[in-house]
Amino acid sequence: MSGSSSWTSFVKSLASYNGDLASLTAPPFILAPTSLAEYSQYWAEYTELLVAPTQIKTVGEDKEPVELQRMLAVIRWYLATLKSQYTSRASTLGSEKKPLNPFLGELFVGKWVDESDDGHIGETDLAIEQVSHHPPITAYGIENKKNNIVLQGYNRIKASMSATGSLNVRQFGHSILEFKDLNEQYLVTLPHLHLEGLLVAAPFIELEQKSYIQSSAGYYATIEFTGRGYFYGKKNSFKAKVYKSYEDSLKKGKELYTITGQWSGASNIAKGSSSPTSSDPLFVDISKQKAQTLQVKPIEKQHELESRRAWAKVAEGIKTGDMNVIHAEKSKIENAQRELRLKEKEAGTTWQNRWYEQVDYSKLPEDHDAFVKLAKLANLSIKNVPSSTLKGDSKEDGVTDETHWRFNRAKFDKETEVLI
Ligand code: HCR
Repeated sequence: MSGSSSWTSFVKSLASYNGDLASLTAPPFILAPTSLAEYSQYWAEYTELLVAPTQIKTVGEDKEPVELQRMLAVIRWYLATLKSQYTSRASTLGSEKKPLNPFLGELFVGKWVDESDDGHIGETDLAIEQVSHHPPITAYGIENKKNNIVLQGYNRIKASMSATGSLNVRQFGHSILEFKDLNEQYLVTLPHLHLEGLLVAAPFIELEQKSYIQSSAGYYATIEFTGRGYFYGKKNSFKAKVYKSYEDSLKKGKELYTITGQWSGASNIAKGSSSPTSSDPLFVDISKQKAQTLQVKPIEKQHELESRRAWAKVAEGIKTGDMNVIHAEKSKIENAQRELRLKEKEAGTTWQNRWYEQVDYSKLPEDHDAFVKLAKLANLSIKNVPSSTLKGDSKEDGVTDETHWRFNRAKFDKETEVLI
């Protein structure tokens, strides 16, 4: 650790942090050489698990309906995304780090090639765009043409320091997973989290509260997170309950399945409402699943808006711990952005988003897309409130905004400058 006084003043500055990374000046050892825009790739690193639900087409030996089997497969994939999203930096960089603050219009694209023996996975393409800078919002679209899967969503965070010295992070946004050939959609909400270990300069993430998964076939799952010791005696614990419908979740003993374990490791499954023990069937061991590396074009072939090209010199400074380079190169990007905004102001124009647009659901019929239908089935708020907020919750009070970011595939398909 380089200088405990710089760490102490950084931790103090977290007290006024609201979710906008621009307001945080962190010591170099805690910086990640990666833009926050890249983090949405974590939704699809486990391509095998992403496509697995689409391979389930027949009633199994246990006579479970295909839609229920697929819901379980979606939960397996979701657990894998959590391992990627929330443990990647700790496992590759030693602890959680402060990512680079994406600029408006920043892009991150790539593909996961099919590494299966029989070619059943196909290529999975990724298109991420920083659609807003104040507040920072990242939107993503992921497509697997072979299995006709589209996953899209967006993310924004709000943060605040707790009295106990941990950083609480509320996520806004959600994911929508579509299996187009099956005409099946899933709404996935995002968990809240907090960063612990700040006082000892070794931050790590704990997830908290609940995520929900609602399938268009009706099946509904709650995934409840706790830290070490509550359900399971281990870190990254969760308990998932699967129901035939949201309504069933309100009644006692209606669980079809209960799953407990670690979202970053092994979990077990049992029928009904009793928590499984380790002698019950293994649901999945995420630590034994293979995350695939995204293929990204070499920097010289990237567009100037692409993350790794834009941030190359800053990332180099972070890797070599050279604060002068970091500062100078970051300032160049920030100043260029300021100039661009000034020019837009003078010209009376605004930045045009590339592949994403805001959809105002208050002005649209309910069947416009899957989102409202699924949110309604799961009794979830469609307002612009923290993800996983239920309808009628006090967090909805005074909020009228029902706009959400959506992937415009047609625009992406017409893209000629930024190629995957
Ligand atoms: C909280 C966080 C920025 C936001 C990151 C999000 C929520 C972004 C969307 C991804 O889909 C999931 C995700 C994963 C990250 O775990 C989360 C980040 C963890 C740390 C970072 C803080 C802003 C960093 C603060 C500085 C620390 C090191 C004290």
